[in-house]
Amino acid sequence: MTEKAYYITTPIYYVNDVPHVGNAYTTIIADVLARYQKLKGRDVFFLTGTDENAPKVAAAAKERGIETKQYVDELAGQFRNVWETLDVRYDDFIRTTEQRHVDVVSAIFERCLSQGDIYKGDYKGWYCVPCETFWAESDLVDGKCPNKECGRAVEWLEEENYYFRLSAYSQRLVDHIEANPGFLQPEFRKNEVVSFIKQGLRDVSITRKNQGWGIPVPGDPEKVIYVWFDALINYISAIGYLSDEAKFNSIWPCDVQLMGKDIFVRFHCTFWPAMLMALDLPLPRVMFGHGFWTTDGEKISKSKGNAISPAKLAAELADESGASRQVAMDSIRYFLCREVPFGLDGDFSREGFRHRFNSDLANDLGNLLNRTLSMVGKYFNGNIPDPGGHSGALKTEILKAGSTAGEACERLEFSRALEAIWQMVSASNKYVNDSRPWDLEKQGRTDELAGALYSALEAARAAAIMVSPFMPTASAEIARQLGIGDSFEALKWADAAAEKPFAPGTKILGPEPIFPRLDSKKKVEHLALTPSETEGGGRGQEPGKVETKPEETPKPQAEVETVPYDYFSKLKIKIAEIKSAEKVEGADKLLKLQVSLGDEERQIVAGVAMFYDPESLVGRKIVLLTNLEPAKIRGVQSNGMLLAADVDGRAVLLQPDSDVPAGSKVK
Ligand code: ME8
Repeated sequence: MTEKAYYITTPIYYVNDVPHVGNAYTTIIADVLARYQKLKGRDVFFLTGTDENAPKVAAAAKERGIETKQYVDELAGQFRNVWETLDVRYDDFIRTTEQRHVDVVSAIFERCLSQGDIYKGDYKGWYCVPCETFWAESDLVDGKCPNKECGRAVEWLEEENYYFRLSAYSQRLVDHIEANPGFLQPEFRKNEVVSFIKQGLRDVSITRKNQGWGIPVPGDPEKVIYVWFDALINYISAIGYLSDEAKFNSIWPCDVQLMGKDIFVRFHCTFWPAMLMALDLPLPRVMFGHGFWTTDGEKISKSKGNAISPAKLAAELADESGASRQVAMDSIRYFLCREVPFGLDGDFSREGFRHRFNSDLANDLGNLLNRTLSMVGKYFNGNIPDPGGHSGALKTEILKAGSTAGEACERLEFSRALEAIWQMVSASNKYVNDSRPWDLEKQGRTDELAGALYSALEAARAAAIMVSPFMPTASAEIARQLGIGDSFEALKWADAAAEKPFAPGTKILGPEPIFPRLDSKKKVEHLALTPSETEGGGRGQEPGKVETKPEETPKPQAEVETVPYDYFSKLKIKIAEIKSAEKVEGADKLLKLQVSLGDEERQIVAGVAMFYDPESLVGRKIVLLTNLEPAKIRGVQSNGMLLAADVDGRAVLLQPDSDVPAGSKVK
């Protein structure tokens, strides 16, 4: 029997508008994961698609004045096009208007009805069309949709309907979450799900009055099936559930379901697992709810008019830098994966994007390739030299990057994976600086020169393999210039550390700068530069020229200073409970927390916004230094300091091993 495929899904997107950077984010991450898993030699199945039966989709068609069917066909095509330009290679693209999906949804409805998981009733309550969510009166905030990102008007419904008996699954859901610690990720979102379930789950209305669009209820065509009940089923209808048992069994259960935090708790971690339980199907291995990309602090969204089109952004970058469109698309993929730890929110700034392009891609990776190839051209006529016994100087760095980046990808920590690869790239650039091939050549030390350049080429090749899930076009181009274009596609992750990987006589085909440095003096108006970006001039990427960061002088080893017990006993450290958390306006790194020490409430400011979502912190117990001098940080009063472990610059909060009352002393 063959191994079960590693199954990855994205949400299926509403076709109420064309995709933007936010939708692209989830899809790119899924593609990176799929490519990484393939590179590790696994069989992969990657599914994406479009959610087409929603009332808001019908409303968007009406607004455009065209037939809904024609509209969804057009938009589904546009989604496919955008994924193609971003080089997203899915295995299937499901549309919920396809018959193969409609049949499965109808059959599941009938089965749940006959076994009592669905029952008939009356619905009286509210409905938010933009969120496609039923709300009870008590959920509303000021009479409006309670979803923070929405807040729009809701409509009153009084309809005969069908309910899904969600309430019956509360305990089983909690038990499953507790028995499977990796099920809900990132870890900090788990509490939110558990407390949502423990508040008491209400049965969900799963039909709407038929207004001419949607999947009719079997045997009751006056009604259509609620779009979320319909949409979630795509994850199984696309892979042969009830139609191709062998295929289904070779793919299900899902390994990773990816989505934004907006649809994590209520729909994917409660409703969907309960539906699967009703069908006696195993649950997915990992549900991952990532953060939002914002612009100027507001969620990028189709309906807010602040959408950033990946194609437009790539066109701008390509025009200005001279990189190819496809490499510009790769740079967007790189930026989205590198800039923000996967799971957290991030603000999308063109300035940040430009900076990453120039510093990571042009200066670091591009420079390693160009300078090395240019010296191979100059000193060896473009033939990769035989290194004799002198190759492999960067072997340790390559092995370290391979294992650290690989483990990070398995844990879905994509920015850490790239960080590890870039450590290798920087170490390789430093190695070239230190080994000074130009001097070796002058001194006639040809063997050592060959070894130094060969070692750098090995690192460039390893980088090409490891970045290929993130930047497929650019990595193939690196391989082509290294003269290994033909064999590149067949290489696996483990090949990054191959012994003497270049066949004797391999002829290089570069350098041709893949990431030409953005010239900050050109087209200033086009990308809306800030004054700081226009400083420093526009140096092109010069083959053979090294652009290095200033070297750090090693600091002398400091002696570890000890303190008498008296000093320590002056520190008043206590357990505190976080009551509320919010971002400090204008400060990316800071959160303002209200904490309780049992008999006292405090406000503190903590530099953890890059690592924790404010809402995920509420209810958590932390360790607080309570008698630190009060201070104002960015104008906000802070009375105490939370304690966290520093893991390579990432703050990891300390918390008690078991539940202890707020105010307990730490000694
Ligand atoms: O919710 N930042 O579809 P949708 C990051 N059809 N990710 C973002 C984002 C942003 N600013 N904006 C959107 C639906 N996303 C349903 C799903 S699944 C059975 C049905 C991404 O078109 C993110 O993955 O509103 C989010 O969950 C999804 O797009 C919502 O897409």
